[in-house]
Amino acid sequence: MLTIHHLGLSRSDRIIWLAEELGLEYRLVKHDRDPETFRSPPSLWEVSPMGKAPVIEDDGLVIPESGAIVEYLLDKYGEGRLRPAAGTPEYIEYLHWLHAAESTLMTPVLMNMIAGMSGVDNPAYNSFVHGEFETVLGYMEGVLANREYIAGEFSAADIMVAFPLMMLDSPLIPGPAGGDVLGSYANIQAYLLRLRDRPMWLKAEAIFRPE
Ligand SMILES: N[C@@H](CCC(=O)N[C@@H](CS)C(=O)NCC(=O)O)C(=O)O
Repeated sequence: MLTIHHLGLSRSDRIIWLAEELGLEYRLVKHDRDPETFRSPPSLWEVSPMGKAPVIEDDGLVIPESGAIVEYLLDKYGEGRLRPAAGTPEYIEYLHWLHAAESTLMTPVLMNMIAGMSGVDNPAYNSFVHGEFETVLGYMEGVLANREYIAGEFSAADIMVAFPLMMLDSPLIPGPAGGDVLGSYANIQAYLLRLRDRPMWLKAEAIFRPE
């Protein structure tokens, strides 16, 4: 049976949400962050090659990296769901956002969080982060003016993109950009409300919500 290793407050939220959207049966193994360093505990290092979440085990395979896990689960269990057909223009849109989520979008989100956690308040650093927010969030805002989901229909790209956006929206994540990075992006805010209204998001959130 598929095993999902979940670390509290982490990208493994994505995999639980995807598994619920696909109606998969799985075993959930929860790992708690070190309360002082906020890093992975030894139990996760025993499974994950770089001690990171998410990681899954399936059919004797150990698969880390959220985007790779999403692709693997859709290939194996998706039956054509949650992504457009390969070779279509919609698929290219989907692919673009699937990867942008963990690269172009996640970069300023992480930089903002790390500055908040470490107390860095450097003007050049902050100006880079703000500039990247304006570029990527401004672009997403325009895309979402014309569609309900990031690649058209709801897809696994939404599950990937939602995580960094929800980090920006979370009171638990510090950052010099403040708690209102999304304040001027009405379409992104409406998009997050749509995602948070999905029955399988609500079910998944109840599973991974910190106790
Ligand atoms: N790009 C990787 C990032 C994995 C990652 O950095 N996971 C974080 C949680 S969101 C983690 O395990 N942090 C704990 C640590 O590194 O000690 C992915 O998408 O899976």
